Amino acid sequence: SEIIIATRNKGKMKEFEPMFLRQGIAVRSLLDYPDLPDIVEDGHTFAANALIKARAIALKFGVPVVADDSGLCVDRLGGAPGVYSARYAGEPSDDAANNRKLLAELAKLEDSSPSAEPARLSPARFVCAIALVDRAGHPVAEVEGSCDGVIIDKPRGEHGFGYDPLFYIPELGRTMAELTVNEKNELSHRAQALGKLWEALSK
Ligand code: ITT
Repeated sequence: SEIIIATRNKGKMKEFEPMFLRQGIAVRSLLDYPDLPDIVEDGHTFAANALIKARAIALKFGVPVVADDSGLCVDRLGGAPGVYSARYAGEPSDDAANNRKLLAELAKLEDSSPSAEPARLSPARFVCAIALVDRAGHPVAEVEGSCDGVIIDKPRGEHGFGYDPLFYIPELGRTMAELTVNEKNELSHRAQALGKLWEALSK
């Protein structure tokens, strides 16, 4: 069966590909269509933006589409970077710059309230909203997954993408970037969301 994942993010695809293949579903992504114009993601929630991306691509190609809108939420930053995670440090999207910006914002907080908990241990959560739409762009399933951790003050690990090197999971004693793709796919926000999608589709 033909299905497109409406993403240009190589890091997401590296995780999605094996998870879809395990279900016997071969997928393409927007990386196969470099000339498509950017989709305007102007929703205020992960769920809204996932649906916007999925609909736009379904209407263009006339096939079922899955989209992932995801990001990092830090309570002490009022939920930032949230839906702005990809472009936290500005255009174009730059993972290294986003990580520096995150540490700078947390350091600012620490300076302004020295008695607070060390910023490097700020609780954080990865969130992933996945939308599946049919070939006409109508929603078939909308699911969300999340994963809890804390932000550390120096990047650790070479795997993954985005904020993974700063996202430490105390239960594992490792950052998300110190996990292989298979290990990350056992517990990530993306894997949780996809698990809920399979569950929704089996009903
Ligand atoms: P597409 O819209 O093309 O899918 P994007 O990177 O712009 O790609 P989003 O708008 O959903 O996608 O933003 C996701 C950002 O959130 C991503 O760039 C990372 O900074 C962060 N993020 C999401 N999932 C992550 C993960 O598993 N590990 C680390 N960072 C993640």
